[in-house]
Amino acid sequence: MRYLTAGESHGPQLTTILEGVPAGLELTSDKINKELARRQKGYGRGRRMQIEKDQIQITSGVRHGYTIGAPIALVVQNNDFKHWQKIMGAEPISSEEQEEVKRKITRPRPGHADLNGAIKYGHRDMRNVLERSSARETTVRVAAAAVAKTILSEVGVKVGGHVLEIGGIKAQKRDYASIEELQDKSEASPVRCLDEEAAEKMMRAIDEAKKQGDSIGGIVEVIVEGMPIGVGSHVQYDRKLEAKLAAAIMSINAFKGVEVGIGFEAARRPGSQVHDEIQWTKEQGYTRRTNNAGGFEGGMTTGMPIVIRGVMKPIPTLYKPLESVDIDTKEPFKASIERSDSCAVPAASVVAEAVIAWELAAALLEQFGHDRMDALKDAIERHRQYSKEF
Ligand code: EPS
Repeated sequence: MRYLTAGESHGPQLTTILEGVPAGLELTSDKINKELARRQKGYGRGRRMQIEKDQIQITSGVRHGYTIGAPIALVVQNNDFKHWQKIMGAEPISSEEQEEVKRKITRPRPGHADLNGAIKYGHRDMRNVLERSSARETTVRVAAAAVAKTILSEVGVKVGGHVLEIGGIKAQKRDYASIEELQDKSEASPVRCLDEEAAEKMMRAIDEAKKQGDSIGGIVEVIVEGMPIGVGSHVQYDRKLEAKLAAAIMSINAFKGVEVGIGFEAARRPGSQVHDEIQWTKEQGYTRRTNNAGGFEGGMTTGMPIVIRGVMKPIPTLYKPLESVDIDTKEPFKASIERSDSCAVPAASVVAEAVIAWELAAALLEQFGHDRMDALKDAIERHRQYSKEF
């Protein structure tokens, strides 16, 4: 199963094409729209989120509410395009019109893709870079993952996510009894944080950053329950599922780090306090007393919950811009000011859930590969029984 995305932040629309989704999966726009709405929420977003009301159009691969095995094409219109038609249109424009379109960007923002992308592709107007490097693209990644999440839920795999930290303020309380409760609690919080007291402080920190023309980052965590044992493989570097999840987290805009289970803490403990003891019962099969490994050993799932965290740096578009250089004059200048969010960590937590869900659904299909949902479900159920009795 694979997907590609296309679309610029202020272009007409975002598009994704998904290939390899089995036939017979119940799929409606409603399901996808719910995920899109979750991504649009979150304290700290800028004015753009008031302009966009992301709604999916399913333009192929689904008929009468079910996938048919054909490529699925999903489209989200950018409402803001109506204000950007001259600047972002695909057709050639006259030199007079070029004069009118005065928003050429020549002062790269430190921390953004602007300068490297401009040099790589030879763009003197860095809008050609920032339009595509914008996190607006995550809209259709979340849409694609809504399909993946539907596959996962059909085979008993549940995905949840929350925010652990924003601007140095840490959630102290992180309790939840089930993935459903985790999702309800994080959904109820404007910053997707389970600790209400910390959430209040996070919001004040976001307010303060906004007042200062600054931005702040944070840490998000994704939890997955119900993955069968032994998905992924130890036999080849590029088949290690844990590595694919790490790459997926690192592929989210502005992410700079990733941890699985106790992650970096493992460096500070002896082996006896890191590795998870193995036990077996007739009802549950093989389980672990602890889950420091975060659901992975040897690049394969252990059957314990997957616990993966990602670090998002502060958004590099600042109202108080940093020192830069104008690429036309080579003179020092403050970087360009673009409309921006002060903090997008809550939204990024939904995106993190999404990219993980995609990788896991793709891994299940690769391992238990089927063209039909009913056959996939049977194969996974048989494997679960086999592992239990092994
Ligand atoms: C983004 C800048 C802002 C964000 C955008 C990501 O957009 P604009 O430049 O239009 O104000 O709102 O995020 C989204 C549009 C979105 O849907 O998440 C950036 O530069 O990455």
